[in-house]
Amino acid sequence: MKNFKSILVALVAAASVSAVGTATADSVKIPTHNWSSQLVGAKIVGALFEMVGEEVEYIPMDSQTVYQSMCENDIDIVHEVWQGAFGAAFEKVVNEGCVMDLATHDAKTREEWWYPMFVKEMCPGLPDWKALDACADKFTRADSGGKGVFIGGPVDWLKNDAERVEALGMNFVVKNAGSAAAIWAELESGIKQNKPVVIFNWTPNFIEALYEGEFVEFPEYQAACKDDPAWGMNQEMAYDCGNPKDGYLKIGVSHEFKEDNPKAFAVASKINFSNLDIAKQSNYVDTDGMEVDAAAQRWLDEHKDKWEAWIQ
Ligand code: TMO
Repeated sequence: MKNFKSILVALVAAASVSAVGTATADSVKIPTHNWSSQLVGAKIVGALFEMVGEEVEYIPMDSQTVYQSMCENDIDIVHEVWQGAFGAAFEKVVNEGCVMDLATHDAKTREEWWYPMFVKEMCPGLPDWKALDACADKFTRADSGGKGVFIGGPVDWLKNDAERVEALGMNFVVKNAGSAAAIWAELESGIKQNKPVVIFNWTPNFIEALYEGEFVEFPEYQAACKDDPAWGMNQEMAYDCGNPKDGYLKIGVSHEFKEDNPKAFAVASKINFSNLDIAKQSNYVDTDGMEVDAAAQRWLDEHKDKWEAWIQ
């Protein structure tokens, strides 16, 4: 498994490329975030743009504030808009008219609380969230005040987990991991010690190729759940539901992108990743231990028949 240090190295490398690169006002600005499929996909998308003669600049960036940056034309494209994590931030700027909802990938996504399969034997009734809650004492830690610990993602993946815990009256606290690698370390340590863990996970991801496990089933997602406190089992609070199960994965672009970079825009309109594409982009790095650039090149080498049509 890829460790956090090598991801950091990749991020620093991406930063120095943009610092010394041949960036001009017209170069396509692509953000790089803190999970593997996005880092690899960003390089694939960038390579496709370069094939049609555009210049590309990679900018390490917070995955929530990037939507405002796209509004301000400081970023041109977010090629992995996950509905669960970023739907609210994305739809806000689309509604404001400063970001374009350009395309929807074939990939269907889910981002949710998840446990490795051995936990199921220790907490009868899973995957129902009430069974998890009844089992909270098995997830406590020295510093959790007697409550179960849920290992959430880095805070920029904004999931409203703490709000959900409160709205559903769960006997849990949310501990945000500092990086994706820190979540996987918590998972591995739980598995090694046979100690129950519940972590933030998503699909498509490399985890499903390595470990058996399940998502926790919360009350079914509906848009009203996050906007309307009266909706759902808690009449006074929003977020009393899970994340979408069949979430979208979209491509969003700045409104100036089409005019500033018409060739890249034409390519971006055709890019379409499947679940397997996203899983592979993650697996090459997190399972096979490849560097981000090599992983991007591998995907390009192995999927020529797919992307050739995108650059016509
Ligand atoms: C945005 N993510 C895939 C990490 O949930």
